[in-house]
Amino acid sequence: MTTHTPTTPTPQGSTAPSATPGGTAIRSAEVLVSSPGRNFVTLRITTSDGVTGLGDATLNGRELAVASYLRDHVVPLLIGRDAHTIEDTWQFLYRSAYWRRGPVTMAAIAAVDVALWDIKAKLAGLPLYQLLGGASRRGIMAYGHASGRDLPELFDSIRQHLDEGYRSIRVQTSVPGVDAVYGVAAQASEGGRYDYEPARRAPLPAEEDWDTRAYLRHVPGVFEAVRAEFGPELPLLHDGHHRMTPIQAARLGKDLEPYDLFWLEDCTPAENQEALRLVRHHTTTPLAIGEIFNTVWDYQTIIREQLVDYVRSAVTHTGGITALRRILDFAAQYQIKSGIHGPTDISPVGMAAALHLDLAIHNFGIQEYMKHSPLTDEVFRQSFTFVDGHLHPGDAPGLGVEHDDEAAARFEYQPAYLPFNRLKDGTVHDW
Ligand code: KDG
Ligand code: MG
Repeated sequence: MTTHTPTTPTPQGSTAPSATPGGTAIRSAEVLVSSPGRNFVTLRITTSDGVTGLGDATLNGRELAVASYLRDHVVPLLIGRDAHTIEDTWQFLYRSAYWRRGPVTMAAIAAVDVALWDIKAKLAGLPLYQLLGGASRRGIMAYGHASGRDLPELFDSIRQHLDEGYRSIRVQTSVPGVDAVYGVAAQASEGGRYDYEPARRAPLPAEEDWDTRAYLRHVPGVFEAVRAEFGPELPLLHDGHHRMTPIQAARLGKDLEPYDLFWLEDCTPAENQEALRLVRHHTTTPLAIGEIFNTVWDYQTIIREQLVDYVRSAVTHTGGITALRRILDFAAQYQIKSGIHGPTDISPVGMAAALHLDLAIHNFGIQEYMKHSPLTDEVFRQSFTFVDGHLHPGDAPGLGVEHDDEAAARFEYQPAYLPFNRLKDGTVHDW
């Protein structure tokens, strides 16, 4: 684990809100980089009274860029600020940099934002969701990731998830003629998981292949078989991972209608918001998008025109609780619900932040939840629970997550990359 704590506090500008009485000035901020099974970047802020708050700054495959952004450009600005001024700190970091938006900037701001919410809730002696308005539900419906290279393997993976307590399942499958597909576990015998680390820790990204026509022919039959085996009740989800054109996505959405999906995720590349108009006009399959979005502006057209049903942003990549709450409140006016991103590259700190938000907002939809590895759990001590398909963040003051420095010291950062795709003729494609 590598850390950074500035020793000389940087004086604040005269317009910065001064620390309120009670020792809430920020004394230090440390950037913790560790790799317990996979890489994580964590920000820990400490007040002059020794209260600590954690924020997740992990950007899968580009981790050190955020670590540097925080260490070199943000931490020096935090020293001496009032830890209570969450909104002002958010606006200060967003506007004063001049260079707005983007995954690195917004992940760094998110880490500060969540760490300050953690501190505020600890100082109040309350679980964070109480500061966000209190609980709007008893538990948070969560979905897990089942996958298989063929139907028997996929059915085993779904059964395994049901045994683990999942009551909503994402279904990903191999495609005949395509050698390796992102999101499909390479070895079901290892628990049917995919998460690309440690398997994909390497100096170069793994190359996979892709054929959209073969995929479009294959996937509807898989959902037909899953429905026949598991019945009509089980909520089923599917991730298209940005691989389709609008007309291809429209066709898939139509073909999947008989199987009543909870959602079809990232059917087209996310940058082009208008693309979803065409998809929407052709299918009633619910749509979800946004795991690679960073700000409300990425959702402007999509939300106003009601082109999707679920917002997929992570707290970690969207500027934190403060910013994601704003996006979700905007979405709520259009009957669009949350589906917060929660694979294992969101650290337990980022997950806890998502759970507190999920519990508090009115327009909650579903929460993605892939269990972290036992190594990750050694470094991040969590208090959230998972019972009968539902998560709860627990009632410890703050986020309810502690970082174990001693455990983290055993796991040095290791370069790791997400995979990428080439079509049969060698053209690079969305993966
Ligand atoms: O780091 C990339 C993963 O978080 C992402 O590919 C996972 O698509 C994903 C999902 O829906 O969880
Ligand atoms: Mg996804």
